[in-house]
Amino acid sequence: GRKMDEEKKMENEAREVRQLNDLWSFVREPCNSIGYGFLHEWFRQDISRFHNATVMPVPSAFNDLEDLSLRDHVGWVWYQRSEFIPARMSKGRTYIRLDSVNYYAKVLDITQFIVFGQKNRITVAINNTLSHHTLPQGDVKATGYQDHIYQRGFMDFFSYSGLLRPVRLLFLPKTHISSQSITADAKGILTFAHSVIGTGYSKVEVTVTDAEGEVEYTSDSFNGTGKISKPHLWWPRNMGKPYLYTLTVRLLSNSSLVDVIRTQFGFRSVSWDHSQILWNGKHFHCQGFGMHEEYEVRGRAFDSVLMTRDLNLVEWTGANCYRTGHYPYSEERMAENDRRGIAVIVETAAEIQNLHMDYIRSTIDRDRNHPSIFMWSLANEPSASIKEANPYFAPLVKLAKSLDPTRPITVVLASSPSSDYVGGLLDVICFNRYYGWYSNIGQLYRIEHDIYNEISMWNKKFSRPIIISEYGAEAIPGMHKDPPFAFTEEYQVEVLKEHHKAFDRLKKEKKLAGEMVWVFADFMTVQDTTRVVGNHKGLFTRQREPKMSAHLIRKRYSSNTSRH
Ligand code: BDP
Repeated sequence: GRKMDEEKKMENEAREVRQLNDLWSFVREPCNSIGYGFLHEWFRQDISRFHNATVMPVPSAFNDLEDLSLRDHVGWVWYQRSEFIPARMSKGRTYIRLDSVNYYAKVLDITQFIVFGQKNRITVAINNTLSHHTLPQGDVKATGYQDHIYQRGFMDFFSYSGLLRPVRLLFLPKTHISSQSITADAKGILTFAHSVIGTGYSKVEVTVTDAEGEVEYTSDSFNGTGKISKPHLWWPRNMGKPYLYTLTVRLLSNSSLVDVIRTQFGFRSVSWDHSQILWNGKHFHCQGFGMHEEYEVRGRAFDSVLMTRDLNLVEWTGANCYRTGHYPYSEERMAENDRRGIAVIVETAAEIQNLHMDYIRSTIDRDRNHPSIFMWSLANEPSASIKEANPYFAPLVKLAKSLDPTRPITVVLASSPSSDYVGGLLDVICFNRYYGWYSNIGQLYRIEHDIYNEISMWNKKFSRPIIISEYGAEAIPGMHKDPPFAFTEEYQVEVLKEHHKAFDRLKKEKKLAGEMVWVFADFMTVQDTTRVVGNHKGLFTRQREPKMSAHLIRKRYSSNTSRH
């Protein structure tokens, strides 16, 4: 198959890109400071001369690279580097693109600040303080001991901080294409819309080419609807090929090229009925896991080595899908899902309604062109059993539907069917449940009964597709015991097996649309009496080696998926 979507590399015959992914100078302010760097204008100084200056790789989280105080740092840190910017770049517009920062950053058109033909200093100040506005949400408390403070995220993952994904300078033409959306369905209907910054063009050329480069469609307008007869469809792996087309937009001034972008997309339709999800009209039973995008030393930083290992292991298990627990993943990963045919539920989260709307807008805006994404999850485990949850989520679901009417919307619930105020708003019910772990640990004999009953209840109440989006148990790698005992690999295997007995019955009765184990691999969390150096519900260790459970899941997923 083809490599990464060209748009993600962002470089082509009209655009230049400079990768800024190596060592930057780095200083931190005292914890919780008010921002001395701003008061003293550190952006005008060479911070590498400061007495506490060090270097920091980009992309990376800074937490696990040095000492305890950096790991637990709360507040401002400063990154800096210098770059020569050639004089010829002054003809266009220069942007700095930070793919992901945890947590605060502003991204700018920096054209007006650059001295072209000279060395320019680039300074990025980042604040990682968690609040009700961040993802994860969290808070900072005084410890009561001297001036020490303590930060805690409200979700079960370590809040890695820093410049977590690639940083680039984009040298774009003065007039350039700034955004695009592509919708393409299984009937061959294609709808596209673009916006342009600047007016220096006289002509637009849109072409759609197939995987062999044959032109299948052309248009001379930014926005339009067309049709391709008998398109090759995009299928999730195990159902068919994940066939990708390329849509190219060229801006021309007389006959010279002003700007061009190319985006891969796929023709496919996702629909659903009272119990099943359908992919191009065929029953799609989703089998996969929840994940985290994180690893040792580098934390949540983008790493193509890790990405490749992870997605190869997804394929090794025979899975056909995963959920991006609990935040949008890197754009590189989204492009790879398209190429490999791995179906994805993209998740975002917030707890303040206006902000939540912004997150939904930006998530859908960034990821909508990916054929592999089949559902949007607007939150993970909100307080859905209180009445107020309904008026909170109703407008969010409405917004997501209006932005993207082609995909089902879900919220991942932890409420029970008898006390839930959110399920009624959703197209697909996803819920997390831990029988044999948080409920009735040690009572393996009742898991099949309990989970069977609960899924039947969800089904009866809502008659729409039900996905169990998390279930599982901890297994400390290498810990064994017979008969099975909590925290051993044997116990984790038994918990999964007992669930599978119920899932197989429910599938036959058409009451289950999908199953996802929590979690793909062990991951880091905050320090807690219930976490032994992180969360160990992984099928794989944090180093991505299989536990006994990974072999069980591989057997199950590889045999249940059928090719056609
Ligand atoms: C679920 C959360 C997930 C946790 C998991 C667990 O959605 O983020 O990691 O529980 O406790 O409630 O392992």
